[in-house]
Amino acid sequence: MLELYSDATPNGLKVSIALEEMELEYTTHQIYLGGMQSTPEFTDLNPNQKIPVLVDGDHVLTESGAILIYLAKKTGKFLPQDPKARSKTIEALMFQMGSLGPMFGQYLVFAAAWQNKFPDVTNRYFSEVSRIMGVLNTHLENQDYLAGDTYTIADMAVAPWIRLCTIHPACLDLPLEQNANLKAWWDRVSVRPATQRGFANPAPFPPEKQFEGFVKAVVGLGDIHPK
Ligand SMILES: N[C@@H](CCC(=O)N[C@@H](CS)C(=O)NCC(=O)O)C(=O)O
Repeated sequence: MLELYSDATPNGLKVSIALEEMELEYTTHQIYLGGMQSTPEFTDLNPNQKIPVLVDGDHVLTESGAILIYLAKKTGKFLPQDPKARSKTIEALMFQMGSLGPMFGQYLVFAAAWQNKFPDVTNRYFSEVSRIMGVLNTHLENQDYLAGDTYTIADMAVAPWIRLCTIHPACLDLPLEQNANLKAWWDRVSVRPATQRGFANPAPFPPEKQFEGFVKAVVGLGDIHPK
């Protein structure tokens, strides 16, 4: 049985989506990011003290992109065999891991956790996330999915971030509607039943608790990260 250590954040949910889409059996251990990530038990699993972590027997794996590739190879699903199609999938996955995720994450830190205390910084990340969404939009000009004609782990990695543009108060102004190809892609992927099950696992903590955990984790206002 696979064990997933996670929370209802984009990096966590992308793994739940993969596990659901690949029809794998797994158990979820929800990690409260207001402190559980720094316990000795969790640090043993991930010295970087971040979710998600996947445990498959004696194999402990961190980094959501690596986990998606591992699961795709384990099941033979959602990662094309053809070298060119495979490398385009990994290219799109790396774009999420290296560009969309970090920039979006920092946007959330300054827009939500810091409550726009530093507007110039918030604007810098808003502009960068908007620009990246434009890149994804161009990418989807002549293809239905991020790596071509089929749904892959690259789509699973991007979906929970774009979902924020539809549900998170700080993200509703990001340009999803203005990027028609990206919006059409979102409409295509977000109705997939297995992807929807992934979005729901784990359910977020009550909003105040989820926000408190986020603030403690990213801003250092709490007692998690030494100043
Ligand atoms: N590159 C890592 C990033 C993981 C990550 O940033 N996880 C966040 C939640 S989305 C976390 O655990 N934050 C807790 C903290 O920073 O203390 C991955 O993709 O797995």
